[in-house]
Amino acid sequence: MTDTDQLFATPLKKVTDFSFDEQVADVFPDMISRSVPGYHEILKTIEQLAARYVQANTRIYDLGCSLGAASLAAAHGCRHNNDIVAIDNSQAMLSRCARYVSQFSHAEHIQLFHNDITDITIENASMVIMNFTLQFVDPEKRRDLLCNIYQGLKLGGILVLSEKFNHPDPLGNEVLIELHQEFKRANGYSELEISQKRAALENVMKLDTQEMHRERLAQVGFDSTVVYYQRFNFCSMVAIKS
Ligand code: GEK
Repeated sequence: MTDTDQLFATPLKKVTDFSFDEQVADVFPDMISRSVPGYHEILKTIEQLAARYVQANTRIYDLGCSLGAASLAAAHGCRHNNDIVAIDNSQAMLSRCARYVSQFSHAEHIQLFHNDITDITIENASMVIMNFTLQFVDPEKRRDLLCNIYQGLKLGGILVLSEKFNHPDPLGNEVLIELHQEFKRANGYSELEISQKRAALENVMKLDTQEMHRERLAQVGFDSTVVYYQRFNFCSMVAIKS
């Protein structure tokens, strides 16, 4: 059992920018399950995609791995005992990730690295996962990061990109935001928690539209991008290097 997320439950004098610190890492599984629609379904699909697309003698990368849930899903799905390179720039997350994944026998090929994903080179990959991470990367650096991923993927390899997104039409966007807020209320978050968390994320999480994602993925070379999951303003897509 992990702790229940109550980080925004009491009125804060000043809401500071959200960061992946010790407090967040302690409640992370509860926080992400109650905040991100489809999180567990997407992990199941990552397992399926790993079974289908991961090639022998190549690596899987999990960029922004948090506690390692996507790495574990990929490790469970892949058929070739591939090395899994799991990277996060939060030491609080990585320490807990090491403890968490060590409980699973199929985690022996997961290697953890404390790094900024914009400072690494992707090599010999057949699957790269960014499960709700790109939205936290400086927008100026997103294109270069995707270029690095494309260059480091083998032919036939895939990028799994999950993101919260903005809808281009303001009214449509409002509908999606409202539906997501209802999802959070139904999962026990109060109005205060929802509004304080929104304020904390404002400067930290910069959302693109699905069209922006598609265009940028095409610009860096991906031949085909398909959205395989969407609920409210959350989606997950697969980009294929063919
Ligand atoms: C999961 N993928 O459970 N470099 C490295 N890590 C970063 C960077 C960066 N530049 N920016 C953010 N992170 C996970 C969930 S959470 C999503 C991913 C969320 C890391 C950050 O420290 C955090 O652990 C993760 O990306 C984002 O499948 O909380 O909504």
